[in-house]
Amino acid sequence: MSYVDEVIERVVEKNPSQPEFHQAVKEVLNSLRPVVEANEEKFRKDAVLDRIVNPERQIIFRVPWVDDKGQVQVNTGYRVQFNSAIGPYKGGLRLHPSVNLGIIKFLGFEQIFKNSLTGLPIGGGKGGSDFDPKGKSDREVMAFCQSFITELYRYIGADTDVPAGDIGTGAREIGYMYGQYKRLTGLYEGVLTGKGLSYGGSLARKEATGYGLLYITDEMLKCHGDTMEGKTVIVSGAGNVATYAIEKAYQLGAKPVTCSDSTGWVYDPDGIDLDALKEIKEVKRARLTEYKSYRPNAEYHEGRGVWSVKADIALPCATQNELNLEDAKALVANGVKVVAEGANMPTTQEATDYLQANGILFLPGKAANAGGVATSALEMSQNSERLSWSFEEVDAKLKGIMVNLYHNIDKAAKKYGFEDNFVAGANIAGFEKVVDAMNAQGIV
Ligand code: NDP
Ligand code: 2IT
Repeated sequence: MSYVDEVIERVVEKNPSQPEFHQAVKEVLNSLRPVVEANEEKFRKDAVLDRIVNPERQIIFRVPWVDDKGQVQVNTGYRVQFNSAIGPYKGGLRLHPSVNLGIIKFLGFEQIFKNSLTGLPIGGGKGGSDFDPKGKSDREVMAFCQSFITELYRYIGADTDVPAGDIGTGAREIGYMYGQYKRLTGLYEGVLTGKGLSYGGSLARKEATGYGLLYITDEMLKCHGDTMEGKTVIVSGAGNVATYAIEKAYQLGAKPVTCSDSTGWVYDPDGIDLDALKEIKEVKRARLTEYKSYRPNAEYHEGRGVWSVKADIALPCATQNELNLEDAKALVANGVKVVAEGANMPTTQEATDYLQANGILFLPGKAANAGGVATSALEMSQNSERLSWSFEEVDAKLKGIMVNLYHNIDKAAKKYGFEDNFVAGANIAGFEKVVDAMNAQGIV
């Protein structure tokens, strides 16, 4: 049996009930076959892949807090410090009822390669909790965040592990967490990113993931003799990534016509009203059902269905496995030419295979959404030098990083004979740097 197959078998056996983690590992290791096969015996003897699929450290803890009725609630907190070969652990905190160890491990595993692709010195980690911020008062969210950090603070730090936002964790949550970290440690340091602008946050971090997604998609199109101009775009999600993907799509001359949340989706043939979306989601923290009161011509549908709309480009920006084989078939039948993942692993493996087999240009999340974490690393740089850069400066650096990233994954794909297979290109390019650093540091 090949070393890749051995490791996949061990991962499935050792980590039962973690299907998302298995999925992420299989996708990465399957693309690495040509790299591993070229050095099969050395890789096996040094257990390179075994080390890469086993997190350096996993922290699981109790998070007790008191709700507005005086009832004590107990959630589970996680931080998986996956790989620090190229820098301090870096990655977001997800607050969503679906969070469990397998979800955090899949996200942390992806983060290793994504962070490597940014070209910046950041290792891979991820954390979060099964706490649901939806429908909670600000006081309840604060109580949860303070309790969460009261345990986590001893494991994180500006030079060890720097968490950030993800689903359910935005500026409000990061603020409460930062305040509690400072109170416990007495340190005013860049321990979290995505901070508010008045206390060490970076301009353009809020926009970075969505903007970065469009910068890399635009670069890929340019390299294939096309542009974003005039394209119809279907977007899923209505959170941080989706909102700023929609904003940048407009700026590049495209028309985004859909968005969605966990209860339903909107089709606005005139183009999504960005101000309305921001007001509903960022200000009111409300549901998309309200969208029709801003735009009577738009359609609101319960459930899922964004991928049934005719378009040129699809940008899944909500959550994992939200685009399945049936959806992929609908996209191809409707003439979609590009799928770029704003979310982490939003496309199932079967759907990815189908899209690639049908000539769709497919940009995987670890490349396409790397602009968020890249800009987090820029926030860390600004915190270290105790300066803040202008929006234009950060945005220009973000764009440069995404353009470079595209060319690196394109080059890696071509080197191994996988032209236009950006899944292979991203996995190989991300892996090569991490393995090189791990080898140089001995058996660690
Ligand atoms: P937000 O919490 O801001 O928004 C998430 C959006 O996705 C909401 O519209 C939410 O709907 C929807 N959603 C979440 N879970 C589900 C679900 N199980 N089923 C259907 N819809 C769902 O998160 P972000 O925009 O920050 O994150 C979106 C994706 O992008 C995630 O995969 C995240 O890991 C990834 N990502 C985020 C980065 C960042 O910088 N924030 C960076 C790179 C990747 P509802 O409000 O109804 O729950
Ligand atoms: O998935 C991701 O890359 C993020 N949620 C952002 C991580 C970060 O550290 O900014």
